[in-house]
Amino acid sequence: MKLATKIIIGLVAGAIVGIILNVTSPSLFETLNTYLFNPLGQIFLNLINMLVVPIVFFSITLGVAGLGDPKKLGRIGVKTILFFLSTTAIAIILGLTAATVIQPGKAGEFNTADASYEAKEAPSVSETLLNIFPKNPIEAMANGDMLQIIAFSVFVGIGLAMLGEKTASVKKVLEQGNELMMYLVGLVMKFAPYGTFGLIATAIGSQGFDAIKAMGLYFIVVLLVLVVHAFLTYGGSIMLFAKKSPIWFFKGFAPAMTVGFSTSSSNATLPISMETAQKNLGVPKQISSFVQPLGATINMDGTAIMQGVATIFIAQVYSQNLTLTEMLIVVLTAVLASIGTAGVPGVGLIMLALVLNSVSLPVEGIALILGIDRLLDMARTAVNITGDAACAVIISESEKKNGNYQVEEPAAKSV
Ligand code: DAS
Repeated sequence: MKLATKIIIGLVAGAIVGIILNVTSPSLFETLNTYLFNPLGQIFLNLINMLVVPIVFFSITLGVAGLGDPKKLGRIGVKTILFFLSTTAIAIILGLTAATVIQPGKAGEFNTADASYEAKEAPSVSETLLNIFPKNPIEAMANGDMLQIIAFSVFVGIGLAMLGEKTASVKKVLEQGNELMMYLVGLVMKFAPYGTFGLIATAIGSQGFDAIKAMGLYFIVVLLVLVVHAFLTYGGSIMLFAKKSPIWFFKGFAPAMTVGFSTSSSNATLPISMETAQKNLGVPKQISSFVQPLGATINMDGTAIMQGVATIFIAQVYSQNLTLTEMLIVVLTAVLASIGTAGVPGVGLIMLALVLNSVSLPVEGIALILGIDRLLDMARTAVNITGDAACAVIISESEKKNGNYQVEEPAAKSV
């Protein structure tokens, strides 16, 4: 049985057990929550938290190093990075705005009073900016100071990019470390069905229908923003910059979008994404094989949308109003988290802990969205790869216009 199916079964079972106990026997719920539900959930959250620091360090370092020497990136590379960063920032801002306006976290009265979380004093802009640069990167890692860990990772990545062959062996070790972390993510995700069961049973057992209402509204808000971003940002960019019809684009890329949706993995979908862009959208192979693999690694707009909405949702549940500075920190960390998110199932959720930590929000809040995250992962992966394809089409059309590539009409046979 596929992991996604097991997680959904864990979700449904946890919801059913939680709502039955919430309605019929709160005292039995308390006992079961103490000895079963809560331990299962906490183990899973701890396992997720355990991976955040090494994943952030390895994946952001390699993501930045993978951009290569800025001098060598060239015209196509600079255009690609600019498109990726700007669409990811738009994605997060759409997510933050929608969650702030619709307020899914206020859909139910959550009694988080018993949560082990005290709202911390929001840092000022100057404190935040000064605090980004770590005095001691090892201490930053030990304390889980995410902005400092990101800053250190970006510096190391730039160093690797500029030193090239001289530090090839260091880069190899980091690549192997990242490989190891991805393996551990797969291992942790095997525990997801049980962790999901525990977390959902705890959330719904203690909050009742309020939790279901809030989770349902969160789910709708993320889906809404994913659709708006795909059609408005990508459709609009295709029309504006490639002078092509969005319908032509989405129809042409649909085969890859369905594979991304069903696999929840940008990496697994990459071969289909590239073939679809080349055969159905006329993207030259040279551009497709640069833009799309890079995008599958560092461009995750769908994930950034989930992280933006989830952060506001959790802040609302814990009655923590984020200041403008904290919102900007969320945009910065979610852009960097999307650079670090690997194209495999479930990593976006692990990187959410990074964004929550950066504004001192409790990672426990992940419990409320974890169960439905696997379903959202399918939708956001389809958006992630569509953003890469939109970039490839726009760049290829601008290169063709500049006479750098002969115009290749899409093959009659589509993928
Ligand atoms: N599933 C990831 C991907 O492949 C995205 C995520 O986990 O958010 O794009």
